Amino acid sequence: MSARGGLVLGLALVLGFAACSEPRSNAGAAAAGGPPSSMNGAASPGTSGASNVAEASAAKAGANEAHGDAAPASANGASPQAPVSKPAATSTSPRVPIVDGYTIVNTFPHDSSSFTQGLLFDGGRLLESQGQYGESSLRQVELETGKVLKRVALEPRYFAEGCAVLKGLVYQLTWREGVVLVYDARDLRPVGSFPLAGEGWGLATDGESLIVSDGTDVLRFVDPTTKLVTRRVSVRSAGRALTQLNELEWIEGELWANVWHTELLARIDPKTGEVAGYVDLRGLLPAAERRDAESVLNGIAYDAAKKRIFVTGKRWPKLFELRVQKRT
Ligand SMILES: [Ca+2]
Repeated sequence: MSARGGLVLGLALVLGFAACSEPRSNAGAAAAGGPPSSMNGAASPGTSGASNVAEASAAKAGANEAHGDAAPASANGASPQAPVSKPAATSTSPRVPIVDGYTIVNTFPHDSSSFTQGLLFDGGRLLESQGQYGESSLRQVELETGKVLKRVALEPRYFAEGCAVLKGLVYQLTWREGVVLVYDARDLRPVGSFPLAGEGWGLATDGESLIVSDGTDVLRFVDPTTKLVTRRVSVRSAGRALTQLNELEWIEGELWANVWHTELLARIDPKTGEVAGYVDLRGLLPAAERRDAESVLNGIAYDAAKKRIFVTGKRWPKLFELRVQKRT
């Protein structure tokens, strides 16, 4: 999807207008090595307008709540092996997500060469998964300076995606290679890998399971011991499937997700899959500081001890610490 298409889709998500999108093409994503868009249904054609932008901007400032029927991209063809949970609310009475306000607490340097695919905060340190074939790595980063303190390079055949720390191990997804890489969390020493079917996009943990996004609306919960998918949940926004879920983070009992190419963070109820609200981060990094159309928001980390939320993006020169004011 083009940046423009993504922006309009984002507006539609938040403000309840029908999405207007160019026909999806793999060209942009393939050129940049990003996740393909063909796996998801095309956004439905509809209307758009500059007035929507103004409303969304006001919402970003925390003044507005969203109203109306959100219109996310259509559902896709995931092939569940386990039942997919869906919220009790149906299209007859969808819960309309609202827009949270936020403030920027701090701005830190970020390695603008890093195609960020995973970000997490663990025990006082920042870990980052960097994508692209031939560039992929797992790295430990100094928050205050953006300096890379440790870097573990992946084999060129791997395109790294999301990462999570669970019970002393770092797990790192690969995009299309069907492999999860595992490291000792203490020193990032590679200790193994295991197969996981399908694509890998974002990764997080609730402390028990690994939670995997793959660009569809379906999140998979994977038992780290058996490596089996124990649960699937379909993410719904105002009664409709929300696709393009990318980088993930577990924050205070909610699952937060980047929605690819929209600069929106969705706050998801992990039990029902229902989106409670969005954080609209459009404009957080000015367009002039973005390398190209694929330099999109991607990367959420949470410092549970100090309740700090960090976000960055692919090849962004900055990493932001945010304080989010939930409206729910
Ligand atoms: Ca994360």
